[in-house]
Amino acid sequence: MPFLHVPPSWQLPASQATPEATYWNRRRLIKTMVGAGIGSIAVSLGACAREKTIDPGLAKTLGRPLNNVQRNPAFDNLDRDITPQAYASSYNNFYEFGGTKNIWPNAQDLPTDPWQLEVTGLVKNPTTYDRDDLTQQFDLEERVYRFRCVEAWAMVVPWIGFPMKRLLEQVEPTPEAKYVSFTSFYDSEVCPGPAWGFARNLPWPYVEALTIEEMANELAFFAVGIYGRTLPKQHGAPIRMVVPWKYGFKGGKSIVKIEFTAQQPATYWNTISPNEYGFEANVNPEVPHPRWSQQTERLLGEGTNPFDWEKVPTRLYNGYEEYVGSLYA
Ligand SMILES: Nc1nc2c(c(=O)[nH]1)N[C@H]1C(S)=C(S)[C@@H](COP(=O)(O)O)O[C@H]1N2
Ligand SMILES: [Mo]
Repeated sequence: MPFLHVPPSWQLPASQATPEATYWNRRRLIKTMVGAGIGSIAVSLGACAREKTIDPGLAKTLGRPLNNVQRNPAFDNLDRDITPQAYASSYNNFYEFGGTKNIWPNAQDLPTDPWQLEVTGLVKNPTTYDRDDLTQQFDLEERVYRFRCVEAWAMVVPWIGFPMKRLLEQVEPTPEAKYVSFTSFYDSEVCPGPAWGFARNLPWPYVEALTIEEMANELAFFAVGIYGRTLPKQHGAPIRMVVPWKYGFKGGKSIVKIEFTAQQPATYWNTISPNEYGFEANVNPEVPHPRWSQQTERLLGEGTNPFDWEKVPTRLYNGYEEYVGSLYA
């Protein structure tokens, strides 16, 4: 079969999906339904009709399967459907590889093997992780999170990875550490960047930062995979930040360095345009961006015109107030 498939249950409106049918793993889904007395052939046929196919070019960019990773059900209570991977993995922001959403072909130039992630600064145990450490030294889990870009588009994706606080436990920041910065891969030889206008002189590398308390929050996550496989390069292979209560730009991709500091680090978008991209950048419908109202958002859908996509109200902290509200009270 030339096409890969996204799991059929993701095409069901949330109201129709049973808890069992929310598994991403198709084999597991079929097993469940066979157990319930529904034939697996019928399931496959029904599934095909509802799937959004991934074209062969895009399919080649997907990572290797991460088997035996359990979904953490604590984050399953979503108010919207999971975004088909065909959309999420072909509509990306990754300025190192261009200024459009269609950077996935360019991003394939990102060299990810070997990879080193250095943890440094105000920590008791400075550590360098190599590529396999990232998938082997931490217990991986799947978390389905809402994701919200400051440009007012949004998606829901199943990340695979581990909570950032697991890394905190290994490296042990010293009491002086108040902030932590995350530096993305950059090499001018392989990263053309946007070719137009203001964007020719950007302050590379891409750096993002959090407070230690934010990094220690249960939601803060390092993703090494998405949709059941290791991250495709366009999503920030081999490891990227996921901070679902903040705008997407706070989630740096392809991280090579993590540094613990006493002072607030300079970050990429905040340096370029501080009044558009605050350091904190929590999703908040009441705080308008100078160019976009943040009252509503569009759910990534068919085609490339966001105005064709379903419009939904923006939620404070992207719907994660119960986890993070106390950080900002
Ligand atoms: N290194 C790096 N990380 C980045 C970006 C980028 O341009 N470079 N874009 C950010 C923005 S604005 C968003 S919305 C998300 C997009 O993630 P996705 O393409 O995996 O959906 O990545 C964030 N991380
Ligand atoms: Mo974004």
